[in-house]
Amino acid sequence: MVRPNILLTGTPGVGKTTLGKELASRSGLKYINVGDLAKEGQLYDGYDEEYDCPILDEDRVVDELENQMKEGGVIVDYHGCDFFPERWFHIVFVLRTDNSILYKRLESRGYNEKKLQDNIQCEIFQILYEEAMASYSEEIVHQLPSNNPEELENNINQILKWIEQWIKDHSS
Ligand code: DAT
Repeated sequence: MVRPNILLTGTPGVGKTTLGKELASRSGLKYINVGDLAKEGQLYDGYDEEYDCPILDEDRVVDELENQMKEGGVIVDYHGCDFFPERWFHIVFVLRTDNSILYKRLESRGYNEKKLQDNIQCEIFQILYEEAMASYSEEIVHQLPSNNPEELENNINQILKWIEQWIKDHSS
């Protein structure tokens, strides 16, 4: 059975991990958190002093994922999307959260003031939405509101329906 690959992207804190894990458990697709993958494999290329975090080695991440993506049935979660091959994904979801809600979520993660402000700006200027629209065919990029549990449940149900239909359309 062929199964689709799904990209979940958006500013840190919008709920990609929460949605991705729940979707995986309900659909049987595999969830991959690119941040965790990089950490486990030390797929880094230097250190960013300004942002106080390691720099992702994008080429090694792509190499690491290539075989699984070819097979299909993968949900990828990352706060960036311009370095993945366009051909990998059948649909791209950009999660969006209102500033005040996002601020509280990031604050409870213990982010310092600079990191908080940078991420809030990222959401205000819809950086990830623009990046997704520039990197993928616009018809496959969708924004999803991610402010509360009702929206989460609604997103899960919509995506489950989409997966089911995609599998039907691609089975011979
Ligand atoms: P991300 O993976 O995008 O960084 P996350 O899934 O870790 O985000 O979520 C950040 C926090 O927000 C976490 O405490 C769970 C909570 N959260 C996520 N989606 C939510 C939603 N739709 N409603 C309420 N809280 C949510």
